[in-house]
Amino acid sequence: LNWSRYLSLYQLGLGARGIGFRDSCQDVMGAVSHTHESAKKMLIKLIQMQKQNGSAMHQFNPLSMIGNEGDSLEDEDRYHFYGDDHLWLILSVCSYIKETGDLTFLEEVYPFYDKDKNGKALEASSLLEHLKRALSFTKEHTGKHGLPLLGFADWNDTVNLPKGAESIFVANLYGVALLEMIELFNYLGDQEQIDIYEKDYHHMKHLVNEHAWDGQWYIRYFDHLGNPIGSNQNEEGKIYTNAQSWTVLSGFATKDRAKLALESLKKYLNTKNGIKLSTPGYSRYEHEKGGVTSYPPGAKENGGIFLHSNPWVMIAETMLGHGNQAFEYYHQINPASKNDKINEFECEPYVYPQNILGDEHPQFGLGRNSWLSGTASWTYQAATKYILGIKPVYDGLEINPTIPSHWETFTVKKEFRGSTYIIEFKNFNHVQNGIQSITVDGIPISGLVLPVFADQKEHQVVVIMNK
Ligand code: IFM
Repeated sequence: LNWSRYLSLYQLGLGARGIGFRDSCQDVMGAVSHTHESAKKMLIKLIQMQKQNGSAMHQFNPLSMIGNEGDSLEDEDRYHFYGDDHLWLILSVCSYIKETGDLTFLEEVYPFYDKDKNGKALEASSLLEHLKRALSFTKEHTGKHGLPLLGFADWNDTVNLPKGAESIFVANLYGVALLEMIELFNYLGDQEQIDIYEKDYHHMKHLVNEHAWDGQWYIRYFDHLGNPIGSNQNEEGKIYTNAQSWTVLSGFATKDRAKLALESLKKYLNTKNGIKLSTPGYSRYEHEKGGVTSYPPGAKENGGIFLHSNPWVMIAETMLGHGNQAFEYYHQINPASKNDKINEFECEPYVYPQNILGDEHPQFGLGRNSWLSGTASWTYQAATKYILGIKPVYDGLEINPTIPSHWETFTVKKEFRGSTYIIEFKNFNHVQNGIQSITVDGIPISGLVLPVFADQKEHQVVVIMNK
């Protein structure tokens, strides 16, 4: 397995930018089901890139283990942390443990990145403590509205706002990370930690709904003066995809708002070639907004179809029970579906490119930066855990498909904790979601979680979907 996410094959050497912390965390989440050992090896490197205060180095060289703060170093007036990086570690560690059952990993001790003048780590702690520090960093770094600070940037590396700006994306990622930790502590039976994190979760949910709802969709950022970005009040960059999908993923969006936000996303951001990151594109360079305004409208993060964000929308749609819509979004960016428009796409029809030029650009449909993509990991997760609905949890395999209603039968083979599950789905009533019954080796089970088997054998599962 090649974990490289270098910008190009020319930038592999020492002294170059290295690989991204957040990117590698997310790659682990997709790869872990097929490669436990190398996923753990990568996680062990990532953990050591976390600083004592809970934040993380933005990029690092996995051979020298030297980290750096990325582009944030180019501007003295900006923060040198990224609002989201450290939180991805929680998602990737939890994915690894759910897949493998390797709970003892949490007790293993690893150093933080901070070092004394001789290069010796100043502190080491258990992995569990590393994860708690990640949450504390976000809790302690909030802005005017009580929402998490953006730092130099969040997942969207190119929106770089002056100090004090807040990120609704980070608020949602924090929400997802809190849910992960609540689930983990629930499994570990630690009520005190659950109470603390549930309080933090509800507090952030309240703030997001209080301040970031714009009427038809969620706002994406507040700048340092408290002005919204990704709002109807803006002339450009009125609506951003990630603010809609992630408010559903975090569970912060109320039912009505979730529905409306995803409808607005479809109306304003969807194209036949995939979902754009935002619209309308910024038409001139604005130093205060950062790199996003240096691309022409419709390119890259400036209103381009940035594919990495598409599977998050697929997942959000499944969370609302919309299997038809989720699969339509899956299909429309599938490289294999580009085979008959290859003159327009101009990329290999078997890998995701990083982006496709959007409909504001004269070369709409042209794929850019093939192979460089976090899309593979997330689309794999969207397809397997959310559309097919086979999701590792701490005590087994949760079954909850959200599929196109025309699918009548399908079978999935899943290797899990040493056993093989042959899972046959029957959907003769043509529903998108909902389960009537599950049998394992002919015996009905209660609930939606298939047990972990100690026998390491093959087990036949039959899932009958709702009437
Ligand atoms: O999320 C980032 C990634 O870390 C590096 N490439 C661009 C993405 C979006 O800005």
